Formats: sequence, C-alpha cells, structure tokens
Amino acid sequence: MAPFAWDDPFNLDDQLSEEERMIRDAAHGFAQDELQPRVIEAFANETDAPELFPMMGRAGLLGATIPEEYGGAGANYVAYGLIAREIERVDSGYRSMASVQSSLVMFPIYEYGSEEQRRKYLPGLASGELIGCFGLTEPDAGSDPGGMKTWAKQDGDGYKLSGSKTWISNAPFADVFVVWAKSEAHGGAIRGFVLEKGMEGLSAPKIEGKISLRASTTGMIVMDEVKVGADALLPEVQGLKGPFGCLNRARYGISWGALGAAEFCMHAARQYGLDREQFGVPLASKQIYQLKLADMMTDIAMGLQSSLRVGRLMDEGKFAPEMISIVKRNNVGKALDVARKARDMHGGNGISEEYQVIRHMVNLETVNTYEGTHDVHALILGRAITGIPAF
Ligand code: TGC
Ligand code: FAD
Repeated sequence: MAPFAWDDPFNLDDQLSEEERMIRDAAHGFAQDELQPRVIEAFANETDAPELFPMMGRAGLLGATIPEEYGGAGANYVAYGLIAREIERVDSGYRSMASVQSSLVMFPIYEYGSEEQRRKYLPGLASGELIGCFGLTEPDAGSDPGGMKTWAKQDGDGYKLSGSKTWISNAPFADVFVVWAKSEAHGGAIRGFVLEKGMEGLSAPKIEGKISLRASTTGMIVMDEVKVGADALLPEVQGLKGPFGCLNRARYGISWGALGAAEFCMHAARQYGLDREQFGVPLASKQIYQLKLADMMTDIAMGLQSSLRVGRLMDEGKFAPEMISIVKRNNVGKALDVARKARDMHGGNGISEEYQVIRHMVNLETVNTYEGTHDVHALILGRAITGIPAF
C-alpha cells in the first residue's frame, strides 16, 4: 500500500513528466516570491500592474505553448495548465492577465495570423514587453457574441472599425488589441483584427469599482472609425470558430487555475482549524469541520484529474470543446464552493483581507462568469447530450 497525501490524494505529481514538474515548480516559485507579497495591497487599491508582464515574461510564463522560434516556451498544454494553477493559487486576477496574453492574444496571432504578424508581435508578447488584450464581449453581446455590433467597413485596401467592447482584461494598458468584428468585405462574417495602441479613434477607458478581480485591470475598447491596413486582418480564420478556438485554450487553463485558488483556500482552512481552539479543542477535531475538508479535498482531487486528462487529450490533438466545458464549469463551480466554505470556516477572520480566502471567493465569482458562464456551459453540454440547442 502507498502512503496517502492529503494535499495530493491521487498522486498527480507522479503523473507529470520531469519537464512539467520543473515548469510547475518555477511557476510556483515566481508566484510565491513575486506575486504573493504584492497581492493584498494590489487588490485593496485596485492597482494597475503592467510591470508584471515583463516579470512573467522573464519567468517563461507567457505563451508557454507557443514555439520557441516565436519566443514561446514550446511546452505542452499540461504545463500551461500547471502554470495557471500556480498563478491563481495567489490570485485569479493575475492568472487572468497571463491567460489573456497567452491564450487569447498570442494563440490567435500564432494560429490565425500571417508570418509577418507572428514575427511582429509574438516575441514582444512572450517577453512581456508588449501587453495584449482580447475584445469579444460588447455591452449588448456577452453570452451571445454572434450578436456583436462592431463592424469593419472596407476602406481602400484596409478597414475602418467602429464599435465598443466591454469588460476587457488588460485593455487600459494594452499595446496590442485582438478585436473581433463583423466584416463588410467578408459578407458580414466575424473576423479578427490586430489593432495597436495609439491608433486614431481607439481608446480603452478603465472600468473602476470592481468588487471582484481587483488586482487585474479591466476596461472597454472604444473604436471610432479606427483605420487599419489590410495587414491588420487575421487571415486564417473566419466566423465565430475564430474566437471560440482561443476560448477553448483559455477555458481549459481556467479549469486548472480555479483549482489553484481552491487549494489555497482548503489549505488555509485546514491550518486555521488546527490552530484555532473553541470549546477547549481545535476546530479541526470537529466532525462538521472535517466533513467540509473532506468534501474540499475530494472536489479538488477529482477536478485536477479531469483537467489533466483533458490536457493530455489536447496535447494529443484529441479534445472536443465539450470536454473543456465540463472542466471549466465543474472546476470553477467547485472552487467557488470550496472558497465559500473556507470563508465560513475562518469565522469572523474569514472576511479579513489578511486571511485571503474572501478575496479568492469574490474573484471566483468573476471566473464563474467569464469565458462562458456556468449556465452557458451547461447549455453547451445540454446541446451535446440532446442535440437541441437551448441557448
Ligand atoms: P454556434 O452555432 O454554436 O457556433 C458558431 C461556430 O463556432 C464553432 N464553435 C466552436 N469552434 C471551436 N471551439 C468551440 N468551442 C466552438 N463552439 C462553437 C461552431 O462549430 C460554428 O462554426 P461554423 O464553422 O459552423 O460557423 O454558436 P452560437 O452563436 O450558437 O454560440 C453559442 C454559445 C453559447 C456556445 C457561445 O456563443 C458561447 O460560448 N458563449 C459564451 C461567450 C464567451 O465565452 N465569451 C467569452 C468572452 S472572452 C472572456 O471572457 C475573457 S476573460 C479572460 C480572463 O480575463 O481570464
Ligand atoms: P449575460 O450574457 O447578459 O448573462 C447574464 C446572465 O444570464 C448569466 O447568468 C447567464 O448565465 C444568463 N444567460 C445568458 N444567456 C442565457 C441563456 N441563453 N439561457 C439561460 N441563461 C442565460 N470578455 C472579453 O471579450 N474579453 C475579456 O478580456 C474579458 N474579461 C473579463 C473580465 C472580467 C472581470 C469580467 C467580469 C468579464 C470579462 N469578459 C471579457 C466578459 C465576459 O466574458 C462576459 O461577462 C460573459 O461572457 C457573460 O456575458 P454578460 O456579462 O454580458 O452576461
């Protein structure tokens, strides 16, 4: 019989390659040394932190799956998931900054871009000298991005873009904007465009006053007849499968990331219960307290195994988007449940920034909503089960 480790119940460590373990450990070191010391203050003050991008770039955390010739790490999707887990163990907002850059900006430029676009943008995005954002959601088109009102009109050889995007991570300090618009020249089909900071008619005001994900900067993208050349178009994809192809990667990363936040919360609740005495004994000696810890550990362990499986299938090119809906929806929902329980198990201290569990809890509310809400992923699965779209 093997010994049992409460913090790694199914021996995930043993299922990773040496390279994957090295990447995970490097990400863990970076997150604990560089991100953890600043997060409480950053969250309290809603601080913009563009300086984190070059730091993450130097640590090899941006564009992990992009080939090395474009500045990426040439790693696999399991390694990418492990990076997300380590960053989100500190804060979902920091993971958001990194996953937008990697999956929603570098991936489309690599996968759908021209060779010139790849060479122009990817090395700077990988090093963090350039910051990217991804504009899909609009004020009147969230869960239904096909209802977008942003248009690209033909303008000579190029295009003129008008419209607005909202709730866009990284936008206020972004250099590179991957924006999705209906294109007049392509019969109204949705196409991707790469815009650059400073273009006339382009602005990205910050959305202030978030109660969740405060360490990550969010804004709008406002486009008032922004003129771009023909070379701004991502040539290799047309239709909603373009943005959804990016979302597949980001949603998968989130399925790991949310469990990093859940692990932080569970470990904190366990330690709190061992340290805190009530009725003359540690709280951890109480059956109800142990039941909650057992449920947390079970949900986290099952979630990690399922994300590992999906990651392996992605690396073999054998995944279906519905698999990603299962793990995004399940793991974020379970992480939110773990964080709420951990908040409760800390009693009054649970609402203090010092103990950090309530920050994870409110962050996970956003994670449950973005990249396809919990219910939208249920409907994606419902369609797959019944053949009937119920959106
Ligand atoms: P539907 O008819 O289902 O599909 C339209 C076309 O897209 C293809 N497709 C996919 N392709 C690749 N991967 C997927 N996951 C795909 N899902 C669909 C599909 O095959 C079809 O292709 P074609 O060639 O036949 O045209 O589209 P629908 O309009 O009915 O969509 C339904 C629904 C609800 C599934 C979809 O709209 C949806 O997923 N909504 C959620 C929107 C969303 O996730 N937004 C995220 C915005 S970005 C964000 O939140 C970033 S936060 C990041 C951070 O800070 O970390
Ligand atoms: P809605 O679509 O209006 O949904 C509201 C409610 O209705 C939800 O509960 C939803 O589940 C439910 N609902 C919707 N449709 C149905 C249906 N058919 N049947 C039943 N229930 C339904 N977007 C980007 O493009 N880029 C980003 O970088 C980005 N970053 C974000 C960062 C933050 C902090 C936040 C909060 C959001 C971000 N988003 C981003 C936007 C995010 O993807 C959307 O908020 C999300 O897709 C939901 O859209 P919505 O907010 O318009 O909600």
